[in-house]
Amino acid sequence: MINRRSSFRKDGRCLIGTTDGTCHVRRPHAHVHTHEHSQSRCNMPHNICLNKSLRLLCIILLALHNARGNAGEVKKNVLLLLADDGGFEMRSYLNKICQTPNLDKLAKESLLFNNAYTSVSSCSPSRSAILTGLPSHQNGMYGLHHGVHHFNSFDDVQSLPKILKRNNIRTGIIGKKHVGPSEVYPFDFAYTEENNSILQVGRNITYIKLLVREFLSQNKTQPFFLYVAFHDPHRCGHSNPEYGNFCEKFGNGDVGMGTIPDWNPIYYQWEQVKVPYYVPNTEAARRDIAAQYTTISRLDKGVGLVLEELEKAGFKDDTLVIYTSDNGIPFPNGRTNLYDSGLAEPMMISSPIRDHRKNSVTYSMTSLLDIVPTILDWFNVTYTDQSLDTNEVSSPQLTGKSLLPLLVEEPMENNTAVFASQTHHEVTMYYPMRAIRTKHYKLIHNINYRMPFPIDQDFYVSPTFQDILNRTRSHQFLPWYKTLKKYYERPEWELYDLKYDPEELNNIALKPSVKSVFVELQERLFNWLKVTKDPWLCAPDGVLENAGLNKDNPQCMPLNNLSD
Ligand SMILES: [Ca+2]
Repeated sequence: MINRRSSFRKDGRCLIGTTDGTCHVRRPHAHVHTHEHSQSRCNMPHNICLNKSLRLLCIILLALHNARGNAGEVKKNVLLLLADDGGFEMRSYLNKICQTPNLDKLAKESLLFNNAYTSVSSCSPSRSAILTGLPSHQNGMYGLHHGVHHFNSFDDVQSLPKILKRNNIRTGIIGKKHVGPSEVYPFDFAYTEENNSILQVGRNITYIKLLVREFLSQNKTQPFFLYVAFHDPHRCGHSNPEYGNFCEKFGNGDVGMGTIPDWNPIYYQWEQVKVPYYVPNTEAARRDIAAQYTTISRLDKGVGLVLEELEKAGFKDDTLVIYTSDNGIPFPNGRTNLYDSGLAEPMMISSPIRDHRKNSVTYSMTSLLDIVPTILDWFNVTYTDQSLDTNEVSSPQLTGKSLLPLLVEEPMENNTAVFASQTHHEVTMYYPMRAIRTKHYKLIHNINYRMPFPIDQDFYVSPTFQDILNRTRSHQFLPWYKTLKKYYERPEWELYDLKYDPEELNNIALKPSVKSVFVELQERLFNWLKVTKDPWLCAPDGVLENAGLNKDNPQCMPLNNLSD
């Protein structure tokens, strides 16, 4: 029953954190001053200044205003760089094979995150969570946005572009949008799959460079939030197989492939690649990874070009740069999974503020749900819910925290957790899962555990999965850390001791010695789901009754449907 659990402690996460590390609800409104505002303020008191008796006061006020303006100017813009299904394939994350000089250069200028996790391992749900600060079950984007999947966020959800626009900050998106409806995600400058070819705006890095140049040249004074969402290194064997499994041939200069002038593809031998522990060590998977690496060389150069444009346009010294990816890599146990291989993301934040941490590493538990509070904190803007109380999904509360305090110092953390919530990927892939992860443990709740784990169209046609399938069918040796049967069949609860079992192979959910850990994590997960108004809160063995007589006292009504 929910009311019996209501006294369970919260996770201690801030609604919005502050730069001094304290936790409180922000006071409403903090206006961002643009250069135009400064000028109008100077003009306004001019007549007053002519009055001799007020002249001294005026000079003091103007001096104070200018001092505040100068300090604020450093914190002016945000550039969010997002990879599509990108992982840790870079030297900065100890992959010595895949060459990423531009990402590594950015890493040296950044705080590098070693414990950053997406809240959902699927494209549209993750992008909606990144842009709204709400998990997918709360913002409505339960699965993919495009085609027959057709998932959308709720109409009254607040998003970064909406909030920032309201605060006179210019917004731009270049690349893959993959979220909707457009009223919830209204960018001022938009070159996406909605008005362009996704290959052009998402993978043609020369075109991306020129679009960034255009955005940055249009308005030199207004603060901006620019979101460059690369489509690399996403697979394309399902949609555009003519360009290779990862579109690694697109624009490489070969006959029929076109040319991307700014890209010199880097090719890899399949024998040389680094096979992650969760991918079979087969020639098929290795060739797949080699193609992925080549596509990453395009992403890497693209990141370099965008950062070069930022510098050339004169914004390097007043722009916060964030790099991360939306979900796990498109390999088994990666994308669509809540194992670490699907949840853990690369992340780096480069701040123009001199005293902020650079060329440094943080182990702080971080969620991509923290991106909204971070960017709002940077702009000193308030998250305001203007939705009406007519919908049960209104009055949301951000459960993420600002990451700006991390740029100052590493925090003391005590059993901090991040959360994940996955419901669909494709519309047919209904496999709801909820998870909590601390530095020590991971608890996954597979709500529809009696159904085989689903496989997406994109992954199905991949050489890696076809190889797993064929070897399993023909009972051939498969050098993998689990069987396909184990991959499909998952118990309702999975508990892993990540300290001793980082590969999440030994489920200890039923082990009596960790019962108290299991119960504690279950309670914390339940509490987060309750705070974030998860419609699946009582599933699979209860029905949530939260209207009518139960409006003020929501209940999980038992179904007695699980005999075991
Ligand atoms: Ca993705």
